[in-house]
Amino acid sequence: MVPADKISQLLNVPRGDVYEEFFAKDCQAAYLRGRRQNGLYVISPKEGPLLVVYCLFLEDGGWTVLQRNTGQEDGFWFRTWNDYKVGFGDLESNHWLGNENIYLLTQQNAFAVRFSLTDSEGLNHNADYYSFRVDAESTEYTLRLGAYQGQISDALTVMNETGVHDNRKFSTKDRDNDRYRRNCAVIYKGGWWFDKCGSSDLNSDRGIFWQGVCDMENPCLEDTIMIRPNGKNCNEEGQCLGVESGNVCMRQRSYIAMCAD
Ligand SMILES: [Ca+2]
Repeated sequence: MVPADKISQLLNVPRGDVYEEFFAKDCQAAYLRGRRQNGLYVISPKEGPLLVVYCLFLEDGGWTVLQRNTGQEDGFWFRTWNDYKVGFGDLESNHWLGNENIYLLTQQNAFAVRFSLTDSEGLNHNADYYSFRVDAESTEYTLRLGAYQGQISDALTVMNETGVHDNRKFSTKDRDNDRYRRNCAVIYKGGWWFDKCGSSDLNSDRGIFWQGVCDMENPCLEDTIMIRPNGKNCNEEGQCLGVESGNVCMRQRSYIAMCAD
């Protein structure tokens, strides 16, 4: 996913005798080390190999980007199980980081997720969930979400006549794990945690769909999916619990607290 001409753009790879730092395990860890420049970083998740990701640094911390869709490329999202497993696209533009990478990343800490949507009029909306995890391939990369925090509709954990995305397996055109009689990944032309088929699909060649914000007729202009640790491992005094003991917790607006690393 990182072409040769992009390698020189990696922001935290030492060059020459430049100070060599240990790779952070995600973008929030890079943020807490003082990083503020958005772009490509090498991170070192606790499990799995080194990984290049796009880090987005906002006022509320360092977000590791899992997906970006600018709604431009016809045929881009209509891919196989293996494509969605290993990831595809350009990390600085349209891409899917890969289900296996997302699984390995979300094993290492308790993460919150943000689905950031730009509607057809150019207005931005965030749908945040307090926790987010994708389980191993043996579960078909099942989606596990926590409590919803956002102003727009909750399109992932609310059940309606089209089912619910939370706790569903991932489906692609060549692997139908949904609960509809046909293959939702073929209907929507892209891989997602479909049910019957559901209230959202941000990986669709038919347009970015989030019920209550945008749909196939009136798709969102773009979206970004990103994660950061949710502070579940911090106590009220701002100290980290369990294996994170010894690290410093950081109070964050709109989140209870946040473990430093
Ligand atoms: Ca089906």
